[in-house]
Amino acid sequence: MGSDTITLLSKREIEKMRRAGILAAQLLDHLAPMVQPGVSTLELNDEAERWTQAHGAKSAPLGYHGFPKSICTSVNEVICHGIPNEKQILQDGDIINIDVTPILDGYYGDTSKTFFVGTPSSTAKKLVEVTEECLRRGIAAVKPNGKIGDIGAAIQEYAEAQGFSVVRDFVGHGISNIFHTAPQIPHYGTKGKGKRLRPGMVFTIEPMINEGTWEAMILEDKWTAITKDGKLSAQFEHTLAVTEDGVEILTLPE
Ligand code: EYF
Ligand code: CO
Repeated sequence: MGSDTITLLSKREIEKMRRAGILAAQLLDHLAPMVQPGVSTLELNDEAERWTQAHGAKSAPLGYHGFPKSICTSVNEVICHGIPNEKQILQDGDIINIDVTPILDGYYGDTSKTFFVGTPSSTAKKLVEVTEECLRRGIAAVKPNGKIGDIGAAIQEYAEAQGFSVVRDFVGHGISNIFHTAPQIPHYGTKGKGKRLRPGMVFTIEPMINEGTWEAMILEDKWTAITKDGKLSAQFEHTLAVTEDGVEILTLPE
């Protein structure tokens, strides 16, 4: 099967994705109260790993392409794939995206949220609120027989109207009993373009929205993506299934 072949999941597989998605959302809810000044990103990682194992699941990021930790923790100018670290201590005013992907019974639930550490600046508050609304608008654009381009167009139009930019280098992805599959879901684009959305397709939408330029660069650790201008970046993510009459969000906490 070619890597651009889009698999349609059966009802039974979507039920497994639902269970993995609920667990992923519950993990984020579990970590949320820990997001406080003085906490290290390694403490978040270690609690995520402990909780995941205690719930009979595995952390997909750990060892994936060699990634060294169980979750991604992306602080301030980090766009995505930030590596938890004992020396990285959260400070009042920071923003942090926590991205989790437990594997339950072989199926993956992928979700992330950006949290405020203490009191945010007005810019950080607006960026995070706009990014969450971008995800909401992207999800609302998912319709059976619609096109993949409808999703990115809805996100890009809103983000840019609010004075922000959309990251190009990282996209949403198909997901099932494999972490990353076709199709790719860009968070920018043109309504009516791209492949057709069909019931049974399961994928993530995970817009990364920047305060300044959309351009990214990768740190020397070879994983961490940061904004080229050092300004803030925020992200939210859900895993979704296209249904006969719309869309189901699989990564809600029940
Ligand atoms: C090959 C990784 C690989 N990649 C994607 C591996 O979809 C994700 N989050 O929503 C996602 C999460 C992780 C991930 C965690 C680790 N990786 C990172 C960076 C580069 C890369 O190249
Ligand atoms: Co993802």
